Amino acid sequence: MNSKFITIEGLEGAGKTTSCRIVAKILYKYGIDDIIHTREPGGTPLSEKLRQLLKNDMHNKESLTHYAELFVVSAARVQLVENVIKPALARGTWVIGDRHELSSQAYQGGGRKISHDFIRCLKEETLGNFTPDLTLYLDIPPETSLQRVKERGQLDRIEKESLHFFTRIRNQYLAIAQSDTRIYTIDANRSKAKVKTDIENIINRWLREIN
Ligand code: T5A
Repeated sequence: MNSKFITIEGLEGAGKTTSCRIVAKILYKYGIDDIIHTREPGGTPLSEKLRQLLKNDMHNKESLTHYAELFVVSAARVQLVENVIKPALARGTWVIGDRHELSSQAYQGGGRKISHDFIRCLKEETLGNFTPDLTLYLDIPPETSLQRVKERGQLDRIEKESLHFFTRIRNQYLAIAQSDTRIYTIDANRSKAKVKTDIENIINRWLREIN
């Protein structure tokens, strides 16, 4: 079986990191053990610096504009895709991504209200038709997201945004997921065990389909 790119999406605290590990365990059971994990923004030395730039809200009191924010996450993504993800897939390594381009559509599109067409053009110019083979969208209400984030401690620049901002992001995720058959929506506002069962069912079925 050719290597694949699987991504996990959702609001802060949706359980993406936890789910990435679950997906890897399922793949191991199928004998797929050549796997790397990526996160966005991040995953290369330069992309990790851009991640800090995105999360930090103290740039000598200069705020990051919405377009600059889109360019920062897009720049980090191009570095990661060209220098890590594509080479990995080319040598037969599977890639499990904690966030990818759908995050830009949801956060910068839904959250920051940048036009969908502009985000799509930027993506097509920079990455062409490169896209994940499968995406799991972990759906949680923004209230749950903010509660989990607050329990973790100090908030970063984006986590300090309003409930309305995260509601727009969630709505955007749901709308896009509904129109794209490669995106599976999982109700992640349930116990970890139930979410895990859903992930297992989806991945097992998908692996049988593509095999
Ligand atoms: N961003 C990113 C953009 O704006 N545009 C973009 O294009 C991209 C790529 C990334 C930030 O960048 C923004 C979005 C983000 O603001 P990040 O630090 O990577 O920031 O933040 P997240 O990706 O959101 O990661 P988190 O660590 O916050 O959340 P996860 O990974 O979704 O959740 P996880 O697995 O760490 O779990 C969080 C907590 O919840 C518990 C876990 O035990 C843990 O304590 N939990 C549950 N509790 C109860 N029930 C469940 N079902 C649970 N699942 C997990």
